[in-house]
Amino acid sequence: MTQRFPSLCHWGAFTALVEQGRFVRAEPFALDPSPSALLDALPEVVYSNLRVARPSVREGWLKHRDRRRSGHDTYIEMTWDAALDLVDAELKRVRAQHGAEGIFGGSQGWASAGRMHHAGSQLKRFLFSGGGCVDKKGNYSFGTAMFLLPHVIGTAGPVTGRVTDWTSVCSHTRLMVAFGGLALKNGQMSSGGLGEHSMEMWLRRARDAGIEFVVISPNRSDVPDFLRAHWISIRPGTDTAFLLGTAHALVSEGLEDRAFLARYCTGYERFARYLTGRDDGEPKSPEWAAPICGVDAAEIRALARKLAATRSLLTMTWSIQRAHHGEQPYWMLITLAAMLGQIGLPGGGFGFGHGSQGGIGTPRPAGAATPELPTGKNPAGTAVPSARLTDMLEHPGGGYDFNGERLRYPDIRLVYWAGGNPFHHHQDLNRLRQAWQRPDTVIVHETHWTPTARHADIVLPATTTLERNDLGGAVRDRFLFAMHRAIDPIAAARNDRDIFSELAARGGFEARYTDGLDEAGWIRRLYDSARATNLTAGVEMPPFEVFWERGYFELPRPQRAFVLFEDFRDDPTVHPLATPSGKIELYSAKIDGFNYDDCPPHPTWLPPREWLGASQARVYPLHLLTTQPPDKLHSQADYGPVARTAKRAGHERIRLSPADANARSLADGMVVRVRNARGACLATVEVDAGLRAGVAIMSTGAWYDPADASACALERHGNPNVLSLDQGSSKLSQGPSALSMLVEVERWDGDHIASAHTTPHILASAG
Ligand SMILES: Nc1nc2c(c(=O)[nH]1)N[C@H]1C(S)=C(S)[C@@H](COP(=O)(O)OP(=O)(O)OC[C@H]3O[C@@H](n4cnc5c(=O)[nH]c(N)nc54)[C@H](O)[C@@H]3O)O[C@H]1N2
Ligand SMILES: Nc1nc2c(c(=O)[nH]1)N[C@H]1C(S)=C(S)[C@@H](COP(=O)(O)OP(=O)(O)OC[C@H]3O[C@@H](n4cnc5c(=O)[nH]c(N)nc54)[C@H](O)[C@@H]3O)O[C@H]1N2
Ligand SMILES: [Mo]
Repeated sequence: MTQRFPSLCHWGAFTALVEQGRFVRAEPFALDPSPSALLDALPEVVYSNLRVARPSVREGWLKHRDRRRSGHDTYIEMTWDAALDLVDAELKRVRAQHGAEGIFGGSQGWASAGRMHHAGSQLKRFLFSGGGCVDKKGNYSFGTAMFLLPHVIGTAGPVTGRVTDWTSVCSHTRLMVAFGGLALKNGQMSSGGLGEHSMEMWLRRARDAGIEFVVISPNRSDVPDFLRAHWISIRPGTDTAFLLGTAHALVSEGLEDRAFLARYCTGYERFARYLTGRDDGEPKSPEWAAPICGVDAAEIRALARKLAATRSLLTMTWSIQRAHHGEQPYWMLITLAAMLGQIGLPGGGFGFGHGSQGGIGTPRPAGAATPELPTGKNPAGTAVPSARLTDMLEHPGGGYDFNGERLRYPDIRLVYWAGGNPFHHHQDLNRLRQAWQRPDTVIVHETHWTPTARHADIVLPATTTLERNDLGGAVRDRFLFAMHRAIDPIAAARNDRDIFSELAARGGFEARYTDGLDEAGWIRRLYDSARATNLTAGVEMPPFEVFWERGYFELPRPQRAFVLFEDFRDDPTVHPLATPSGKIELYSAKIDGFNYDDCPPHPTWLPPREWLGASQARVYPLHLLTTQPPDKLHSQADYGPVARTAKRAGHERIRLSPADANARSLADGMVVRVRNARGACLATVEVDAGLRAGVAIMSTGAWYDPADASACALERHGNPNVLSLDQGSSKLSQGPSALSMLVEVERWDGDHIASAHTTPHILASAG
């Protein structure tokens, strides 16, 4: 007999089919118009032989507290009681000797869908209720934009929340210009889990409505063929120069909207001095931009005219701000949109992320809630920008700038991670690996033996979503889902929250952590709280029992389309922006006051540290872009059937243009070494005629596989983060600069066995 259980993952809702107690298949949610093929990977996620079976402690740490976390160490299995005693004793020791500032609980990571059991949130709730910890602020996704946008438009809403929705676009937009493209692969994911994969549906409707698409990207495959988009191939990292050229073309033809700039913006005159070259003698004309961004001046000029002649929407992927000086293209996009004067009009203005994640622009009732676990307040109050992880570990007590403040890195003695994989996600992994040896202790909860688990001292096995009850949904989707426990926990795995409950009991603060509620109690509390919020937003949800039985709740489609800054446009004095001037700041006096050399007070072309125009490009002549993998979510299920078949000869692929492949006598399927001064990894060549010459692309997510314990070990699998630049995007936001890196590629004839998908050497239980 087949049993059926409603469930959810970040790449979609599904019914788990269970036969004789075994999860056999994920059947896509019936109301999903384009379910993700990645659902096929789920049984392997649950039953993989890479699952962490029992609590495991690194031998060197257990015997003599050594900190040489090499990724090649032996682990000793323990009973839960013994392992939890060790964790408890270590937490108490560090708290007593170093206080909350000695514990890092920032633990960036997507974990799994399911908002109650969300590992990172549970970790924070646990550490906060036990006295606090060092948290993280911002993220890798839009960590640069998040801190810039409030200075410019008074809110980070267009990246954290909503943009003009697709109903408004389909009815009003005539020209949509997408920097970084509109790749369907990215629409598969939404943090929290989508019920409705609607990106393809909306793009098709937009096309049918006659909207013209222009895509600006070094990579032609960033846009589906059916859009018949006009592709402008740009040199990576130069979007700001392109946008400046476009803005200059508007001014030179008198096409900028002076009335909009006067009524809704501040600082245009100041910016215009830079644009026209009145201050530095260098007009930022299309002719000036052309050699920087590698696009013809005539093409830039033509686009400027087109943008001004019709209802146009500018959008930009999140990738473009994940770069050195990543503030500038975002600020400049807003500035160009302001000059076009269409911000706040239906289907006009600017947006971000339409090509970055599923659900962006999905029409959704205003103020509708998605459940979220309350973490409580952090009594320590300290947080470090998430992408400054290595800097923090390397420089305890060291000073750094952030958003107008001068701050100090804490001295971290204990790292606690749950639900993330920094040995996948962080930049310059060789540097991280050294810095990671500084703390006394590293504790990780993981479902699988990921590279991060293999660089931990104490590894506690966590359940997957199929092994627990929960509820979930994505803030950009119209559905809420019940998640029924479908199978028993694998081996000795426990829910993160059960692990923390036991630890909280040992620490004497169980009641504060659990609030007296068990799993069922918490699920009901989160549901009821979302239900109450939604009622005030005019959305009626059924009682919990009805929802749980039915398996999902669908938010109604809103009556009115959402248009970003519609109110502000209606009346900027009644609905001012939350900026110092109440207007869009094209020059920011506040940022001027910070006096940062790497973030001037108006949008400015600042060459990134590494790009094709840098002198270093003579040694490392390829700009490597690291993009989101089409075949998985980050590093999750990298060992699974879908991601595995996308690899070639056991390695992640590197895409090269025909010109770059020929120049190096490389052909499809050859194994190469990709290298720069920071590190090297192996990859398999895929020649891609849709790629700009000088540009290479690798997906992120291949499990880190250092050949040995040495400082600059060859990475054998194809994890591009051994090559990426670990530097704050600027002193303002300290976001990641993952997309600013130069490399060289050469044929590799050496040994190329990858062994990332193996468990460490494990000794049986020490009792
Ligand atoms: N070079 C480069 N680097 C990048 C990016 C890039 O574009 N280029 N992108 C960046 C971005 S935007 C992001 S968001 C990050 C993503 O980085 P991460 O979010 O760290 O990546 P994931 O692979 O999703 O890691 C989630 C981990 O949680 C574990 N997990 C899943 N469920 C549970 C659970 O219930 N309990 C516990 N304890 N663990 C669980 C999974 O096994 C997995 O190892 O990567 C960043 N890194
Ligand atoms: N399948 C899948 N989808 C995902 C994820 C995943 O892991 N797998 N991760 C999700 C997450 S956490 C996030 S944050 C989002 C991230 O969303 P994004 O950051 O927007 O996604 P990327 O794929 O990294 O980049 C999008 C495109 O930007 C282009 N690009 C790169 N550099 C430049 C440049 O300098 N100029 C221009 N014009 N274009 C450039 C690249 O060609 C690339 O294909 O994706 C989400 N979607
Ligand atoms: Mo992300």
